[in-house]
Amino acid sequence: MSDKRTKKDEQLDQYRVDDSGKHMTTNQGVKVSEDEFSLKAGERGPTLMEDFHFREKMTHFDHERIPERIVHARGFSAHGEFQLYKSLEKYTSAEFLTDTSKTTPTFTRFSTVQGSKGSAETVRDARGFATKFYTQEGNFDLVGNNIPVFFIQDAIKFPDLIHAVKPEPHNGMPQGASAHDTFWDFVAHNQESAHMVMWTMSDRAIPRSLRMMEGFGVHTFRLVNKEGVAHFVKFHWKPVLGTHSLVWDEAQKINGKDPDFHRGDLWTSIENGDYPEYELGIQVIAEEDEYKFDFDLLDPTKLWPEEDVPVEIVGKMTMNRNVDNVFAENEQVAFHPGHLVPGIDFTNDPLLQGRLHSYTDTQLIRLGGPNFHELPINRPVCPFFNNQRDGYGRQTINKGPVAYHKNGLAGNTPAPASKEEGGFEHYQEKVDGHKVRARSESFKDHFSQATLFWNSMSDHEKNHIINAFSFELGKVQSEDVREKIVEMFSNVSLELAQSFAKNIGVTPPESGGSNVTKSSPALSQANTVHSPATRTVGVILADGFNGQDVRQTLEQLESQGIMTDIISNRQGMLKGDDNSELKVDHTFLTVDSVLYDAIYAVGGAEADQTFAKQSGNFLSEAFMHFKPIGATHEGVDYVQQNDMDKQSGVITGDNAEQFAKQFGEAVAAHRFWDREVM
Ligand code: HDE
Repeated sequence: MSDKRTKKDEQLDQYRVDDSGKHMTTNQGVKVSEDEFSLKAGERGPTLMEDFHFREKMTHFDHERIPERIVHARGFSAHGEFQLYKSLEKYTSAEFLTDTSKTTPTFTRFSTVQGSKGSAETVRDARGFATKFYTQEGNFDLVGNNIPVFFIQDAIKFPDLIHAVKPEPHNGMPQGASAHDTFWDFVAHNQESAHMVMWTMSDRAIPRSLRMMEGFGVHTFRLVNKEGVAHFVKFHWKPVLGTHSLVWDEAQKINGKDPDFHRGDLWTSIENGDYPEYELGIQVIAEEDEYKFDFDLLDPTKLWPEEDVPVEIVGKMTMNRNVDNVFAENEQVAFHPGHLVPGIDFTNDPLLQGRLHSYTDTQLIRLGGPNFHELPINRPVCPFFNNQRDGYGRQTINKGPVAYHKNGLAGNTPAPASKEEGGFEHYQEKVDGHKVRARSESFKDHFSQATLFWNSMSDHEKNHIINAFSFELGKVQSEDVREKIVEMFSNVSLELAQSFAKNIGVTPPESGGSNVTKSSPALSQANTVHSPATRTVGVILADGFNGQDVRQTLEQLESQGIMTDIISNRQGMLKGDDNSELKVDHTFLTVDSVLYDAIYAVGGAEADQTFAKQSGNFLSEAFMHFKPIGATHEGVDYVQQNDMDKQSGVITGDNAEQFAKQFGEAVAAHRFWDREVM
């Protein structure tokens, strides 16, 4: 964890408490003499009411849970800081986006959407990517997802969408999954979801790591400069390590083997000093170009193809400190898309407008009253003053009799600030319309960008999408829903609809399809950054291993930033042929092949048949998940015994230096898709 202190750290220090080495007290500060036995009338008698220590301890415990978030319940967070690369004063007056000399403390929470707080993490789902920037002008929250579009176009449909995707109310199933009737019934009857569904059926919905996924603000916002000139903007987070995914079979197995896989990965990398980094990008469109596109900029089911509107990289967020306490920080943090600072403003996107109501509303019940902005994690780092008073859990002690505006007794303070003094002025957009409950005609093309996404996929990505539809609809009981979905997605791509139709027992459509031929290479993960840094390799080792070669290989892998875990059939120290020793990190029992990016099998002269069999299982599974495999010494036999020799991404050889180089390249490549049966 970083020792660097941000302003937020300094603020949080006032609340951080280290209990170690202290006497135990009650909440009233009275030292406690006994904490194992309640006060009784006689050793075998009833507990007495006057046992204030027992009553206080139990009462607190009885109240230790708060409602989980209705969506995004399962999440994990970390502190960080944002560094601007270049001033955006051309577009905005926001200080944290114009002053490159300042770093802004941040707090980011990642989450899944559907599952409850205790659900597994590598489910197929969108991921929340919410960042609080503690700026000197107040908190700015970028409450986004790892998918740039959304299922619906109007916030009024959100309760329906969530009721449909959550576990079905009659039996509470399934947990952490959209593969069930009500979700797909919703999709079939709300065709605006087509584009987002393409994303959730793609590899984007099963990220390899929270450190390896993009983030998107989704809605079109406005940047407004000092002169009051506004531009439309979309916000992006680009992970420095690239955008990478799990494969579906692997993701499902990880859910069982390690339901905390994503938070564990985030936590460990921060503890190791491998700080997750994301560059902030913006796409900007001038106000006068609002109508130059074949989609509506206000429609949250549409993205702006990066080839048409390039993403300008403007800064970087580095996550460098884990939370001290999951409840105090991760659970109590309250994000809100309406937390803006001067220089950033809303648009009339009807999804965004509805969100502006929902977040505070839900937080009022989740956090128990109107003072949750005073919780340490939510407090701005700049001072805040107004005439709000009272309410549950009020902490601020406002002095003086005056709690109203306008006043004379306090010189009419706290007083609103002018624009020059930093007051937030809403962008003066001209709005002139009838009150209607309607959807704009310009929001009615639901399929073109879904096809754009499909067209942009590589062969293996297309294959995964077909498999995902086949899996999800394979779990849907209603024949009618299955048929409707096939029909709906034949508007996106005939090839797609035909391919999964036959897997789910629906007659493949003969006509349909789209005339959209455009593609956007930026949408394909095949074009992302590849790096071996922080990839994890399971090293299978037994007593009698070649000490010199193994040490050299491990050093070289580590010098490429690769993390290694030694796996064997027992814990303790393993002895090499030169009497050198290596400590076992895990046994075949405590880890699994699916938890690694690659497997490197070495074995050892003293390994027996059982060891060879267990190694073979690890290797076969890694091979099946298209992962790099390395083998030297006895490990080469395991590879040969399992028919993997000379296959792509399988690196063997006894020259330690050459092996480490080639294997490192394979680790960076991550998957070898030509092994996949197309
Ligand atoms: Fe949210 N969303 N949302 N959402 N959302 C919540 O607020 C809501 C939407 C997102 O880690 C809730 O405090 C409505 C889009 C994230 O604490 C709730 C609509 C995007 C998080 C809520 C949307 C998001 C939430 C539940 C449709 C991506 C987790 C708990 C109009 C741009 C934040 C809470 C965290 C959380 C409402 C749609 C992202 C109920 C009504 C689109 C990352 O207020």
